[in-house]
Amino acid sequence: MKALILTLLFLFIAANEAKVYTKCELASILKRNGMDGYYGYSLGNWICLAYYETNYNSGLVGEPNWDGSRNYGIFQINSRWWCNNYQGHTANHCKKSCSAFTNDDITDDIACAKRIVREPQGMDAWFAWKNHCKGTNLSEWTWGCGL
Ligand SMILES: [Ca+2]
Repeated sequence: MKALILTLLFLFIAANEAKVYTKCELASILKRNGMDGYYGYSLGNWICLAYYETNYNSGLVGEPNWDGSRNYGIFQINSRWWCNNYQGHTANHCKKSCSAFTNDDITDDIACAKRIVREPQGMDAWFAWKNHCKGTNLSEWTWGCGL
């Protein structure tokens, strides 16, 4: 009985936990949510970004930045501008708690990433994208996914 309760408790906790996606799994979710071509960025841009930011891990919380803010989830969304982590000032433009960006439901992460990319700097907002993905051949990032 005790083991059963522990198992159920574990399943309950696990249900809302982070998830490490495969490349194609993530590509299919992003495509379904309208990311392919959003503001001119092909799907490969987002897969490349997620790979270099988090290795497709939706639960990743970054080390504190120079200003004390942190970055959350698969797109490493920043607490100074986009979400509230209740640790200092935030503009919270996505009107979300940062913890919403560390679970296995990335639809709200996607909505916020779309909000971010609509700013004039576009995907330059992400250093990992700028340093590793920008201007490269991005077709390989969706190769073999059957999308
Ligand atoms: Ca989420």
